[in-house]
Amino acid sequence: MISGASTFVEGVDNAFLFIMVISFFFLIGITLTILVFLIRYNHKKNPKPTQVKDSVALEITWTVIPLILVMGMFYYGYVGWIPMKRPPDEGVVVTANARMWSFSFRYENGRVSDKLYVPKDTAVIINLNALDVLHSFYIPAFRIKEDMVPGLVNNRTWFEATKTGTYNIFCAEYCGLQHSYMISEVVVMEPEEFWEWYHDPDAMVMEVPDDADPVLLGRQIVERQGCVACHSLDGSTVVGPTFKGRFGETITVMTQGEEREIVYDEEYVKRSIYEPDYDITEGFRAGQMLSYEGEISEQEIEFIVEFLKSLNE
Ligand code: HEC
Ligand SMILES: [Cu+2]
Repeated sequence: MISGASTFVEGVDNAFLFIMVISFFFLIGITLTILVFLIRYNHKKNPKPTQVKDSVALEITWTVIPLILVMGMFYYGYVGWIPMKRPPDEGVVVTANARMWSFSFRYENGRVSDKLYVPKDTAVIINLNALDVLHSFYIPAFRIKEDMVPGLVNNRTWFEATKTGTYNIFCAEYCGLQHSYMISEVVVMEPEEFWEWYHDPDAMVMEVPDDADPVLLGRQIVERQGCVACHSLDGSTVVGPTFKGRFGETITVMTQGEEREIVYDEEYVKRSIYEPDYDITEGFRAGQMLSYEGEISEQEIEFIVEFLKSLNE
């Protein structure tokens, strides 16, 4: 059927196919029966209705056959589902953090990525965390979908990818205004390639070519991290204040309940990213933006600042 990329595909697709074949059989069978009866038993041909009341044979038939069919559906569904609920003990462990409106993935050695990199033919066990509201972790090509619930501990899912390539990750739980932007990718690599990536000591530091444009880099970070879901670049207010025309201005914020004037400078941007609830911009609420500590480096903040400056021009 639809090409699949994990060990769960066969189980899920078998159940799906089984149910679909039965549904088509009955769709066609019932339609044909209706047509036949319409002609064969209409008022002209069969003026006196035939009584089939109390036919034990008929009642047994229409009880036993559907029973067998639904038990078959249950069987295929069950054998496809059980392996999903039994993660192996060994495997690559990744913690997936979902927030409005992006995913981030943290590996056991501290590596953080906005895409999920995994080795082929290896069990990958994912701890599912929701930082704010309900989300759902959905990889259609792997046939897995699991809710991410704030505060629920030990919520896990797992998979074993069988083909290298890049596949979509979606949030499958409506989680607010920009829910449809909550997408990411899983990149399946050959194991050697994956472990090289995993152990790459330079990987935490972004490689910046000498001629790279810091404004462009900043823009990429802001887009990749999903900041633009809440901060517009055109002056309009979405969830948070716009990024446009703010840098360098003197603005009013609430700091520990005290109103104060503050300059929107590099220091302020850094604090806003690492400790968003320290200064609350006038007209906005605390608790909506979550800290990006450990996800965005100080070097990346410098690029974000360059990008913000460029929006003033
Ligand atoms: C879920 C929505 C949301 C996301 C995502 C988000 N923010 Fe915010 N942000 C807010 C809100 C709301 C405020 C205003 C309240 C406050 O100061 O905490 C804010 C405030 C800020 C401020 C202070 C702005 C000002 O004009 O005073 C900066 C800078 C900022 N965010 C940067 C970022 C960056 C960079 C990212 C991405 C890495 C980001 N935000 C992601 C909602 C969000
Ligand atoms: Cu979501």
